[in-house]
Formats: sequence, structure tokens, C-alpha cells
Amino acid sequence: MAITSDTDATTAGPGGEVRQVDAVVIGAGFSGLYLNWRLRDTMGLDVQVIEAGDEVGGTWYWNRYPGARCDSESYMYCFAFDRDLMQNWEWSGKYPEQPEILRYLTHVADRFDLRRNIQFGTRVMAAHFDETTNRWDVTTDRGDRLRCRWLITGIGCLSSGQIPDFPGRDRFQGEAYHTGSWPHEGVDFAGKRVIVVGTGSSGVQSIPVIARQCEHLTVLQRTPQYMIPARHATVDKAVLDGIKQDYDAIFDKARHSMGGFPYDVTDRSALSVSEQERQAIYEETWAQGGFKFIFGSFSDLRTNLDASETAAEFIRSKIRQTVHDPDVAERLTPRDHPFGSKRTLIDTDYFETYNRPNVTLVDLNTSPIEEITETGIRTSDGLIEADVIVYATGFDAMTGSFNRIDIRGRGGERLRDKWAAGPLTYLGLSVSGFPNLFMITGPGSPSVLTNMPVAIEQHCELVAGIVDHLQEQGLELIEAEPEAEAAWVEHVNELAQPTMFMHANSWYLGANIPGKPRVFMPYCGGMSTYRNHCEKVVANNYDGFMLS
Ligand code: N01
Repeated sequence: MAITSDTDATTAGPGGEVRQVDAVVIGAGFSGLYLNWRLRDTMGLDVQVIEAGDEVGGTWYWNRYPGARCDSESYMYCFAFDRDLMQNWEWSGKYPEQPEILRYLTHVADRFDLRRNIQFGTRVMAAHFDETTNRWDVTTDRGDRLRCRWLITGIGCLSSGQIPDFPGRDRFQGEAYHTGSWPHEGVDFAGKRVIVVGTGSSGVQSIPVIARQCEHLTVLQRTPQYMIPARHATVDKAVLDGIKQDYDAIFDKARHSMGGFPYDVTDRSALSVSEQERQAIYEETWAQGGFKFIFGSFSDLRTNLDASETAAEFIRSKIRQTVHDPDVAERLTPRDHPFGSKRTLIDTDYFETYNRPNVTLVDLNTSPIEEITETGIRTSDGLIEADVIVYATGFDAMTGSFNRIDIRGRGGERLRDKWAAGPLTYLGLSVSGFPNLFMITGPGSPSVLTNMPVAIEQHCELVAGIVDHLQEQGLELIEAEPEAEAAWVEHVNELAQPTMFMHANSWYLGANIPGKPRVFMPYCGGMSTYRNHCEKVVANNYDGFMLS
């Protein structure tokens, strides 16, 4: 059932007319694609999706660096809203690689004819709520003007790339790339001297691949990281077919899990078993690879420092066993933050790469970057010459992409002003003073701490339910109550306090961006608890929201 549609009133055009639609969705990644289908095809809304890229894919359109791959197992890194789609798609590997995820998302767009109302190559520049019409006025960098009742962001949590402001950064005469906006034609590293700055997920995935292709690679590391081997492999079709027979139950388990994965979790403390038993459990889950090392071993690795230290020490011993040069191994060994305090990294051949003769590790703590020159990067130990610099330096996470858009709510209040001391949301979905605006996997929701498609589907379905409810009741607006928002922000903050997350400088806390308020942004209570909470909110007549 469509809400009262304004679509007949005007049409889009370069002459400055305002095009009226029911909903504007920003972004055509997982969130935007699913919302488009849900709102347009199952509810009959007039939807306009605006996408900056030239194709669908979001994160997976932009992040094309060598080795880019998802850390979630492929059979779970997909939509679950359509059974035929789930049954028909065949993943080739245990973890899906970027080209394959992009193929999957373009397949979804084809299958559901989703492109016809997506405007590509266009950025939303501003969205202002007009209190006289109760509509959002949206403008783009191409001069489009749209008026909509529902404004929904599917702009991702990690889409605003960040290159630190190193002195002389623009002087470099060679090639320079950020992993999050990689050239579509790829980069030819053959015969080249390459510097990679950064050893987070993007650096750790790209470093082994670049090392195999280039003449010499220098890695500039600020913080050594804990890593778990991925154990990437091709997937046996029989295994996938078995999973598909049980897909409903598997997804149901994921939806009601902590992290959006269908893994069996344990309630065993790392401190409740003998040293020998603990090592055996670590070895077993290490051999399985990926996040099973966390979910399948012990329950308190992220909440108890002593428990976390047992996992840290296990991983340190693995680094020592893997890296031949003891001095390099020591520099790669994390000691300044607990295991589980930063995003856990899943690697393939990362530590092995430092045994290659063409790879050098530089510790920026003892050799800090002084400047970037025409020919390379100068640290306190001298100039490292390079033909290519790869910035694997991360993102202005969770809030950066919102701040790039001039979003204004009631009374012209700017979202970026409201969030100056940290993001304020109700359920990570809604903001008081910004009616009918929904943020898919916004700050304050489980988002980046889960398997993203599971979190995205839950949010999209929640939004669709809210829209449907308002239509049925003949209501116009929904908006978070300021008190509910304040209580939610406090709850999100309280949940994070006893966890390891508070013990490291991470992008979860905004610590990677100079001047960004240090606030833990995602909800760490788990997917299942969050989902139950949202269901209660709906059952209690949208508790915490004002409907009018
Ligand atoms: O970014 P990051 P990313 N001088 O912020 C270093 C998701 N993701 O793009 O740790 C020197 O993690 C910084 O050092 P430090 C995933 O959620 C997923 O790698 O801050 N170094 C760090 O080493 C991930 O967490 C997948 O001390 C500087 C690196 O740059 C998130 O995206 C794949 C510096 C940045 O690491 C972001 O990952 C890729 C400076 N001034 C990404 N500033 C998969 O699913 C920063 N650094 C596999």
C-alpha cells in the first residue's frame, strides 16, 4: 500500500523544479538495494535512490584494493529476504572476495530491476526538513531538487576515507591511493617500490598481495595488531548445498546471535579451565580460523582483561613461531592494547609476508613520519623512496559520511552541530528533531560489531514496518523523543564501559580522527538483544518515539 503520493505534482528537471517522491534513499549498497526493493516493490512507494558511484555496491564498489575480501563467511554475507535468491547464488570461496560481492550485488540489482530508480554518479549535498510541509528537501551535486516524506540513509559506516595530514602530503610525484577509493582499472605494482601506511583490516589484506607483486614493499606500522588466520579456501559445493537446505534455521540463528553469525557460542570463561585445556581450545579454534576463534573459544575475551590476555599471549606466540627474524617478530607483536579492544583482524599470510626478502617493516613509534617528499616518505631514520604510496589509513567512521551532508532538522538545527560532542540517536536509527529521517546501521546500533547484512536487513525491515504503521494509522510524522534518545545514548555508553573496547585507540571511539570526540559509537549489546529491544519498542506502540 502506497502512502499518499505526491509524485504527480512535479517531475525532475534541470530547470530547478522540485521532484516529489515518497522516499529518498541515499546509497545503493546492501542497505539501499534492500530498502529500494522493500519500499518500492512490496509497499508501492515512489522511491528515489541517489548513489555517488556509477554502479551499485557501496563499500564493495569503492574498496577494490588488492586482497579486498569480507571477513564474514560468504554463505552468511548476503541477503536473506528472498529464498530463491539465496538458493540460486553460488559463492566460490569461504570468504567472499570484493569482485564476487560486487557481482552478487549487481546480480541482486538485475534480478529485482533495482536500477531504474537509482540515480548514479550523484551525491546528496543537503537535506533540510521543512516544518511547513513536513517534508525533506534534498539537493544533489548535480542540481537535482527532491522533496520527500521519508529520508533514509544507507551511506555505510566506513565510507568517508581518511588520509592523515602528513606534512608535504601533496608533494609526492609518484602514484598515491587510498584503499577505500581504489582505481577501477587496478594498479600495476610490477617492478615498483611501494609504501603501505597502516595495518588495519585494509592494510593487512592488501600487504601480502602487494608484496607478491612489487619489487619492494615497506610497511609503515603505528600499532601492531592481533590477527586470526582466515583459513580461506574454496567452498565445496556439497557443503554449500547442505547449508542451503538448512538456510532458514541458519539465518534465524544468526539473527538471534551476538554478532550476526550462526556460530555456536560458549559460556565458558577462559579463566575457568586449566592452562593445558585453554591452549587446546585455542589451537582448535585457531585451526578453524576466522571469528570462530572468538565465538567458539571463551565467552569473556572481550569483557575480562585477564581472559583477554590469555588470547593475546596465544597470538603473540603464533607471531613468534611464524616470523623468522626475532626483531621483526617483536615489532609485529601487540602489547599496548588488549586483544579484542580494536577490530579483530582476520588475515591470510600476513605475518608470513615479513619473511619475504622484499618486505621491510618500519615501526612509526621509533621512526615517526616527518614529511612526505616528491620521492617518498621521510621518517626520523631517513627517506624511504617509493613509486607508489598506499594509504590504508582508514575512515572517519560512522559519523563522517553524515557530516559530509548538510542535514538540518527542526528549526534549521544541523545534524553535525547536534553531534558535535558525539552522535546522539535513538536506537541508532532516529534522531530527535529530525522527523522521518532513518539511518540504516547508524551510530548507536550494532552495525559494525556484527555481520553487516544481518544488521542491515533488521534495520530495513524495522523502517518498513514503521512506514507501514504510519500509513495505516494515517499519521504523518515519527520522531525520537529527546528523553528516549538521551537514555539510549547513555545505555550504549554504559554497555561499552566494561568491555575491552575502552582500552585502545580505535575508530570505534573516533580516536583515529584528530579532534573527533572520544565516544564509543556502535551498540555492543549484541544483535539479538538489540533486535528484541526493537521488537519491544514496536510492541509498546513505538515507545520512545513521538507519532503525530
Ligand atoms: O582502517 P583502520 P581500515 N599515522 O582504521 C593507521 C572494515 N574493513 O581501512 O592502529 C600512521 O582499521 C592505523 O594505525 P593505528 C573493518 O571494520 C573490513 O584498515 O590507529 N598510521 C591503522 O593501522 C575495519 O576495521 C574489511 O595506530 C596511521 C590504519 O592506519 C574498518 O573497515 C576490510 C595514521 C587504519 O586502520 C577500517 O579498516 C577492510 C597516522 N596518522 C576494512 N592514521 C573486511 O571485512 C591511521 N593510521 C575484511
